[in-house]
Amino acid sequence: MWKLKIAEGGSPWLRTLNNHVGRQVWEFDPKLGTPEERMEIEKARESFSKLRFEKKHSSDLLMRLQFARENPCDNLDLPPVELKDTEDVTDEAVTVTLRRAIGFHSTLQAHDGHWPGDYGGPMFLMPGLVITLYVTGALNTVLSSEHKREMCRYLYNHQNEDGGWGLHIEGPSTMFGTALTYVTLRLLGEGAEDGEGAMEKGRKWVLDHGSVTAITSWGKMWLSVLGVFEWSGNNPLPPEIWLLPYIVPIHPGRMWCHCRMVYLPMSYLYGKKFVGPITQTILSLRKELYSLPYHQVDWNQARNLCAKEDLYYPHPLVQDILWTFLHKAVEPILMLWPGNKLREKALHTAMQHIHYEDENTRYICIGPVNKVLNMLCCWVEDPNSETFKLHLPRIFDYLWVAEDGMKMQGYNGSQLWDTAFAVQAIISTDLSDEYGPTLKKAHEYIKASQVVEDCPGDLSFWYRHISKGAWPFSTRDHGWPISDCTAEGLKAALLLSQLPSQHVGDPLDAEHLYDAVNVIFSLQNSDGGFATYELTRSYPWLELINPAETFGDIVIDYPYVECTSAAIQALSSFKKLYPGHRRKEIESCITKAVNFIESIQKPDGSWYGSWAVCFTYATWFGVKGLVAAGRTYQNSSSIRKACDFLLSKQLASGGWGESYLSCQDKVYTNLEGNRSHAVNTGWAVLALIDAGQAERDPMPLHRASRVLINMQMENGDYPQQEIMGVFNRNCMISYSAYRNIFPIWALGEYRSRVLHAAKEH
Ligand code: LAN
Repeated sequence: MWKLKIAEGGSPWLRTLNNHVGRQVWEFDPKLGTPEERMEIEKARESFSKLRFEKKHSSDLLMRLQFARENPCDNLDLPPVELKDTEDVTDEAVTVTLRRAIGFHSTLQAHDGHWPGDYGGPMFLMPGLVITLYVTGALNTVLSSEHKREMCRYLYNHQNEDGGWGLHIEGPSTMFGTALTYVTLRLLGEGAEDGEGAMEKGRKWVLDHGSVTAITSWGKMWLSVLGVFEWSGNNPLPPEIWLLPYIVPIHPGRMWCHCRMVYLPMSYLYGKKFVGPITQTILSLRKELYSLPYHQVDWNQARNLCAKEDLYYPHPLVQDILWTFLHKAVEPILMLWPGNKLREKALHTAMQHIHYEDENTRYICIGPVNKVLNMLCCWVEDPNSETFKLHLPRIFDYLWVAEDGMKMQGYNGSQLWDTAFAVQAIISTDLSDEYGPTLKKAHEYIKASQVVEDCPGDLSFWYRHISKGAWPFSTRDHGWPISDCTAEGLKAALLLSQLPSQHVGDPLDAEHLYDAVNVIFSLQNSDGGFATYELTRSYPWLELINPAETFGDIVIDYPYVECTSAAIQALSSFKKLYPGHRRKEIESCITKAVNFIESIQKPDGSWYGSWAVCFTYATWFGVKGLVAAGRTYQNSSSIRKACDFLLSKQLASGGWGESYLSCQDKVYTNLEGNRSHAVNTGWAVLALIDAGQAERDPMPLHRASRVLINMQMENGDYPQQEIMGVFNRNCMISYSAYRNIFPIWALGEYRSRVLHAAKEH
């Protein structure tokens, strides 16, 4: 049976700053589990597969079953509440629902204090891992047969009815998803006719949609590494870009760190034109994926082909001109003496930056894409290198098992983020004295995860921002600082510091809080807005050279309402508790941030969300930021408009339910069938309560709370509904703890600020 292990090392090649706090790794132990326990898992797998076309999101049941066994929940003797449409929402009903919900959510907390969970969703990540392991010859030593079996299960489970695979689990089929998944299954050992027709259908999808020449640029790169595509069929990714002076706006040091960190190893592989060993399987794939014999493919034409299913960001003409010029005129020079001297220098520089990134993330790397690319580059540089060995055990930090199989996650987890939200949710209920042990453990996690040092060396040489005092999204070992993670971490730490320390442990010392405040200041842009990891370092027109057809807005780090609002909230909570510390700076920072938020509000009163679905999420942030800065419904037309917007989207049932299509299309879209989603409902309720809806007309809040109460399941859990996270406009990602956190938070505020406030009147 599979078992999730928390905060464990276990390999001499692993490095850690804090004893692996937050590390999540699934291990297979054939001896583990009673027949009943295995049966339960089998049942969960079967019912997922059966319903896989209707319910594409798994419910993270392997972890939840394991934790239910390990930490039995003691307040499920409380009977579930069920309210009829005509019934009033009573204090009793809300309180019982909350006790059941928090009791259940507490059982999901790991012993190191964080809430682990499935952070899957994207379908284009596992192919990078499997291709890397295949070309380095490590596939069979690194992955056990159980790993491979679970990966195949996952890939088959997420095949669409038309035979293709999407960019993410809920998306329609794309060439990127389909061709790469097909190849991955083949490398994992599946034959071209296996899967009871599934492989054949997948291949047919590829051939019917223009064959693999129409895959996106990232797909072309991966397939070239594998040897089933030619490097001459790729647009150039010259590593020489790293040798430009920083003043040039397109210098990679000025790009969004994710973009920079992905194109860094890609440019190394391109510069080397690295190709793995050509095996029988590779020769066979060259036949399976093309409608022409491989040697007849027009690679020059292939450079700019892209299936229409994949096209979210079509190349502007300037790109085609630029790539053709680089491809035809520049690349040939760099391949021959003396141009190749420059190439060697550029490759050396790229590799230096790759090593720096590896070292300073303990070989986790900033994300799943550069993780496997960097690992491959280390091997290409030297197949016997220590660096490659240091990479291997960190692969498992990215793998997750649920009832739909084993997936590669979008990060090494969302540990800090979920923990900071869970703390705020529990404290909002006014029941925190009942959950001392849970809060205490969460507090320890938050304290142990703060980044306490900057990266070494000259930060500007490495294009790095300060990190000291920041919170990361996942673990300290990952360590990349993020503006809103720092803000949410700080908010949670400040709330905990106000609870009795005999219940929740000692507060973080002031110096650490000051460092966090310092990080927040350092991340404010001149327009008042906050981007994600760094300051905005270049211009939006750089998007013209975004070569990734499936992703939008990736080239620079833009300011976002979510990050800006979180910063305001954190600073204003901090100011209340530490009125003497850098007060003037806090005030001016907040003023500028508020102006920024107001300036990007849509005319209909909403904000557009970049990191979750979508208008409900961002409008919650917009409102919360303004309210934290002292704006009210009475004195702010922004808040009034935001309330009107949210109320106009409330469904007949009383809830809210927003589709991921909102993010792609930038137009508010209900879920199919106008169903309510627990998470969107939570956000909308939180925004409305913050904006004082209870004093004007509490009816919409009563109705929404009834929806949240009735959605709760027998065991205190909430159902996993549609996927709620997003990045790069077009790709969805799972936040598995949100289904618990946001109903708790919304009902918590409803209990303490609507029902109890009404009583006091
Ligand atoms: C994340 C995860 C966290 C997220 C929040 C903190 C929630 C957000 O408020 C700010 C942006 C941030 C940090 C974020 C950015 C994009 C990430 C890193 C991800 C969604 C996780 C995965 C994604 C990353 C780009 C995926 C790798 C794929 C590539 C296309 C490089």
